[in-house]
Amino acid sequence: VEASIPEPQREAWLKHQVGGFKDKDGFESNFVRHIETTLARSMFNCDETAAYAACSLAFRDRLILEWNRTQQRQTFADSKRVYYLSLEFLMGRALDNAMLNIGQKELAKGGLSDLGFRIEDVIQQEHDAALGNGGLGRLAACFLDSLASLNYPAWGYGLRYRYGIFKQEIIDGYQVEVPDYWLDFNPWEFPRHDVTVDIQFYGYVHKSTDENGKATARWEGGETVKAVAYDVPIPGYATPSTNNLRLWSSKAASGEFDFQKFNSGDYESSVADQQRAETISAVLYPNDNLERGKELRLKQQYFWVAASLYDIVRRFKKSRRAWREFPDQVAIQLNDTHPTLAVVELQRILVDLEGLEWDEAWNIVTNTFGYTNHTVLPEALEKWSVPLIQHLLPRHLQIIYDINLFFLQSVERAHPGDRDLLARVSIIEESQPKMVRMAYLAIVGSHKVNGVAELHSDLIKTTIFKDFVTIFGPDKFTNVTNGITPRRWLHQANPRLSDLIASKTGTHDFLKDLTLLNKIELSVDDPAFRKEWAAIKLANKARLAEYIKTTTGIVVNPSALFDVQVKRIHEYKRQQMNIFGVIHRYLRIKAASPEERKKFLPRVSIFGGKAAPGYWMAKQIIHLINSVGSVVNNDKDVGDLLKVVFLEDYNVSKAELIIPASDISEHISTAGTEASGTSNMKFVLNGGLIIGTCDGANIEITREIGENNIFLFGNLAEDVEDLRHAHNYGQHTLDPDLVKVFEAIEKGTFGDSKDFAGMITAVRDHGDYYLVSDDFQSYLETHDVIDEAYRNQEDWITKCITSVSRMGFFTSDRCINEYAEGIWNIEPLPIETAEPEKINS
Ligand code: KOT
Repeated sequence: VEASIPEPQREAWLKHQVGGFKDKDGFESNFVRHIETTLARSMFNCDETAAYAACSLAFRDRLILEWNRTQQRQTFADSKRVYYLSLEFLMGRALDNAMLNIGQKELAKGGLSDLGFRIEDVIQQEHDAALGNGGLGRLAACFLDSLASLNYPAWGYGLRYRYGIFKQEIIDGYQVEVPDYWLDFNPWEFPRHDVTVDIQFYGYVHKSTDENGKATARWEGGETVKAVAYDVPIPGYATPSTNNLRLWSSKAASGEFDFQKFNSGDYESSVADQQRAETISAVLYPNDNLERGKELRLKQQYFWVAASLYDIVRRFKKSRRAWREFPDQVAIQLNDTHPTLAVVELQRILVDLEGLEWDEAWNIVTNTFGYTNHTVLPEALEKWSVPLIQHLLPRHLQIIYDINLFFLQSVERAHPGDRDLLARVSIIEESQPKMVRMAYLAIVGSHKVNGVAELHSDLIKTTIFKDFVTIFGPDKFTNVTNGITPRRWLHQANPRLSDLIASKTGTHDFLKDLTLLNKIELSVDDPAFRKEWAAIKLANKARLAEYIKTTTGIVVNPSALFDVQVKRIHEYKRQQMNIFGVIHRYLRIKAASPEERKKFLPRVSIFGGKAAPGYWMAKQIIHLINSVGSVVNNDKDVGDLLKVVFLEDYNVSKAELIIPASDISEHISTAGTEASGTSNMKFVLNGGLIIGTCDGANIEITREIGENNIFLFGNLAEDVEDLRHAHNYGQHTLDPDLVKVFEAIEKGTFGDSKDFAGMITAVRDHGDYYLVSDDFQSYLETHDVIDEAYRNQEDWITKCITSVSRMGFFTSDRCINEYAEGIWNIEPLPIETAEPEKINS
C-alpha cells in the first residue's frame, strides 16, 4: 500500500510541521507540556525524576525530527551504508550527551533553573544503558558517536536486553550481583511494532533437485520466534545527522500466547512458549574476554544476526539493484566473532532463498564483511560444538561445511600436500566433539581483518592467525588503533577542562578535530593557565572524595595522590599485582619510624570493576582489596598516608566521575594480553598520567606523548613465552618483596588467609601465568618514581598539559575515518542545509 500523502494534502502537513523548541522559552513550554500531558503531573508533584522525564522528552522531540530527516536524506542519496553488528553497546546516559551534541545544554540549564531544578540533579536521575561488559561494548558506543558526528550513513544493530550488565553491590567485602532492570522508563527507545522478522530455529533440511537439475535445500519445521525492532536515535555532535541504533527484542511468534493451546486447556504450555521466546533477549551474558559455549548465547547470536540481515537485505531489495552491487551499497562490520553467523546467513539467503550460484554469492559475502578481533586470550576465542549447531541451525552447519570444503580446496591448490596446514586452518576442529572455530570462519568470510592496536595487530598476524597470513597474504590483515569520543570523555565528563582548553585554542573545535589540542602546548608555561589547570584537577578530586565519603564512609584527602585502577576484574589485567603493591606499601609504612613516616607521599588507591559471576579468582581479588581496605583505612599508624577504596558498581556514568579525578591510573596487563585498552586514553585526555606495561595502546600513547610523560615498567611481550617456560621448569625464584606480602596475608593480617589462598598459589605454585612475580620489582620501583615525580608539582603539571596536547590521535573520529577508507569504502553524506542554530556554540 502506498503510504505517501498525495500532493494536494501536503500543504496542511507543511503548515503544521513540528519544529521542536528554538529558545529557552520554547524549551520551558515544551517541558511543562510534557509534565502536564505526557506524564499527567503538575508543578505540585514534579520531583527530579519527573523533571528528568520531561526534559528528556523535550530533547527527544528535537532529536526525532533530525533523525527522520537524516534517514530520509540517506534513503534519497541511496549511497553505501555501514552496519555495525555488536552484541554489546555500552551507551551510558543519553540526556547529557543529547544536550551537548545538539548544543543546547546551556539553554536547558537556564530553563530548568527557571522551573526550580539544578541540571546536574536532573541528569543524575537517568539510569545507565548498560548493554555491555567493558571495553568492547564501550568502543561500539564511541563508534556510533563518531559515525553520526562525521555524517556517515551508519546503523548499529544489537540486542535489546531486558537486563543489562548486573548491578554490583559489595556486601561484607564480597561482590553480590543484583539484576539491572533498566526499561521501566526509557524515553530514548522507539518500539517499531510494525518492523518484525520471524526467526527460525531447529527443524531439518530438505534437499532436492529442481526441474533444471539444480540442487536446492529447504530448511523446514522447527520453531519460530518473532524479532521486534526498537530504535534508538544517535545524535552527532554539532551536526544535524542523527543515526539509528536498532535493537531487537524477542517475542513469541504467535503474539501474546497461543489461544488455541489456551482454549484447549493447555494454558501452561502456551505461557511457557511465550516465556521461552522472550528469554532469548532477556539478559546480557556478563563475561568479558570469556566464552562459555552456552546454547542460549548461540540462540541470541543467530536471532540477532538473522533479524539484522533480513532488515539489511530488505532495504537493499527496495533499490532494485542487481545482487552483485550489494557490496557497493552495504558494508557490515563484525564486532569480534559474536556476529560471525551473519556470514553464513547471508550466504544462505543468497543461495537458498535468492537462487544465486555459490561462487557468485560467496563473492558478495566476502566483499561485504569486515572482522575486528579484540582479543588473543584463548579462553575468549569462540568455538561452537558441531552437534549444537547441527541441532539449532541444521542448514547453517551444512553451509559452514561447504565454506570449509571450498576454502581447504583452495589452500590445497596453493600449498599442495601440506596436510598439517590444512588441519591447522580448518574451520572445523577435529576434536571430540568437533568444534566450529568462529574466528577462522570470520577471517575466511571477510575481506579485511583488523586488530585494535599496533602490537595486537602484529601479534594476531604472527601467532593466532599466522597461517591465514600465509594463505591470504598480509594485505588482508590491518590495524585500526582504537579511539574514544572526546565529546563524552572530555567535554561531558570534564566540562571545566574542556572550557579551559577552548579558552586557549579559541573555540571548541578541538572536539571535532582533536589534533587541535596541540595548540595548548604553547601555553604550557602560562602561569594563569597552569593554575586553573591544577584547580580543575583538585576540584574533580574533591568531587570524587565527596562521593567516596557518601558511598563508603571513607574520608580521603583530595590533595593526596589519587591512584586509580577501574576496569573489569581479570587476572590478565592484574588487579592482584596492584593490591599486592598496596600491601607492600602498607608494610613499609608500618615498619617505618614516626620520623621516617613523614617522608611518605599520601596516596589513595582506588579500585573499581565487576567480576564475571562465575569467575572465582576475580571475586577473590575483590575480596582481598576490600579486606586490605578495612585494615589499612582503620590503622592509626597509617592515617592519610594510605587509603584503599573499592568503588562499587563501576559503570559508564561512574567512569565520567572517576576518570577526571585521577592523578595516576594503572594499565598493567601482562605484556601481550590487553589488545588495546581504551580507558588509558580517557585518563590521559583528562590530565592524568599513567603507569603501564608495554601492552596494547599504551605503546602508541607513549609514542605520541613522549616517554618522559608515562611510567612504563615490566617485561616485554616478546619475553613472555620464555618467562612462562622458566616458571614451569622451576627456574624462577619468587620476588623477595612479594614473598613478604604473601607472608603478611598468610599470617592473617587481612582476615582469614584461606580466603586468599588461590591468589597466592596461582603465583607461587601454579606457574604464575600472568607473571606477577616477574614484574613485581619493576612495578614497585616505578611507583617510587611516581611518588618523586608527584612531589614536583610544577614538572607534574607540565607532563599533564603536554600529554593532553598530544592526544589528538586517539579520537574515535580518526579511527572511524580509517575504517571508512580502508575497510568500508564509504563516504560521509554532506548536509546541504545545516541550520545555524544547531551548530554548537
Ligand atoms: C570477548 C568475549 C566476550 C566479551 C568481550 C570480549 C572482549 C573484550 N574481547 N576483547 N575485549 C576488549 O576490547 C576492547 C576494545 O577493542 C579492548 O580495548 C580491550 O583490550 C579488550 O580486552
